[in-house]
Amino acid sequence: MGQQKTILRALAGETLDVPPIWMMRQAGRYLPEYRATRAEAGDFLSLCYNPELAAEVTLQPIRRFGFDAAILFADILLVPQALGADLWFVTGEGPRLSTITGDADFARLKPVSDIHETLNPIYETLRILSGALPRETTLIGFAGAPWTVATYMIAGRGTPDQAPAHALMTQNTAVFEALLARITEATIEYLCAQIEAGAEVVKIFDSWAGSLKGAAFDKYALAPAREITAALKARHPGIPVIGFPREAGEKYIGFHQATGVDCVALDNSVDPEWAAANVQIDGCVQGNLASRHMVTGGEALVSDTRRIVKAFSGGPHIFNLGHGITPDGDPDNVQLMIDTVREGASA
Ligand code: 1CP
Repeated sequence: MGQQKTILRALAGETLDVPPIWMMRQAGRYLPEYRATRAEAGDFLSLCYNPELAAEVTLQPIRRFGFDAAILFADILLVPQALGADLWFVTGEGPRLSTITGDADFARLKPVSDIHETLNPIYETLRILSGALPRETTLIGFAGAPWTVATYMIAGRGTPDQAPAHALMTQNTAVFEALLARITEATIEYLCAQIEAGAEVVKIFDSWAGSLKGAAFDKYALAPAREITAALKARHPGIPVIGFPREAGEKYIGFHQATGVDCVALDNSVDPEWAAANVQIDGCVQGNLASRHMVTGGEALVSDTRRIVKAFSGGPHIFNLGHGITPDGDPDNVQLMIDTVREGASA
């Protein structure tokens, strides 16, 4: 019997009349029901590590909107924490971590074999979701890409230009590369455990890939994505992988072949017609509506949504935003986007 889940069909290379849809950060602060569950959990990290409540917030946007995929509720920064970094969130500001500035900090990290001790609740969330999702909904697991995760571990916080990570790359290349290798190995083990717990697809978020240029992109964005994808496919053949080298620009070209991913997620800095001609020719793409439309709505949302659906209609496509929905997004605009995509087939 053929595959019924639309996301898995698109990832297998099928061109569908109506693209399946999900949305980055679909479980999040723009939803009142998320804010209520988060308050019940206490804080963001307590929510991530509470399998019942994390499963509940994962399901909320599925119940409200009927998205074609659910994405595990967790965060890319749980891997640094599992490797022994201190992690906390400052309300209204974002994450804070202990920093890695040299050999001594690196030497204090835990071995990869220790990560499951911290990450077990995440696998439990996936097991709960596997049994709770509607039959047609695909369950997506994820992790941060090594470069993006390293930028937070080195700087101890989010940075606009990833300067501390670029500095360590230059000043102490050995420790920088050892850190990337440790994260790569941890990510492989983490994603394999997610698959064993029920994830049907995994996505690798390289949110800061755009700050790697030329040979650095090949070495620190392409190569780790290729290594992770190859290891996953060796251990779990048939599990599709989505790569998201955000703001990669021209480097989106050839990303499917260079890494072996089944789908390339596109941010909204690239035109969909350009991406159809240069990226989708190699396989499935995901994206690329600007998240600001979830705040502003109206005719601009409808026309950009239609433009994206049309541009990618000749090949496999999963509709999504170019980045996560922001807390000021309006659920009514999310519904308008979904209605436009699903009616788009007849428009
Ligand atoms: O206050 C809150 O409720 C916390 C906001 C929040 C949420 C909802 C954070 C803090 N993380 C998350 C969940 C999350 N993060 C998911 C869940 C699945 C989903 O619904 O999409 C995923 C996939 C992520 C991934 C993530 N975390 C990325 C990669 C994607 C991206 O947005 O670029 C990154 C960079 C992070 C780090 C992070 N976690 C949270 C924040 C505010 C940040 C960004 C920090 C910064 O750079 O300043």
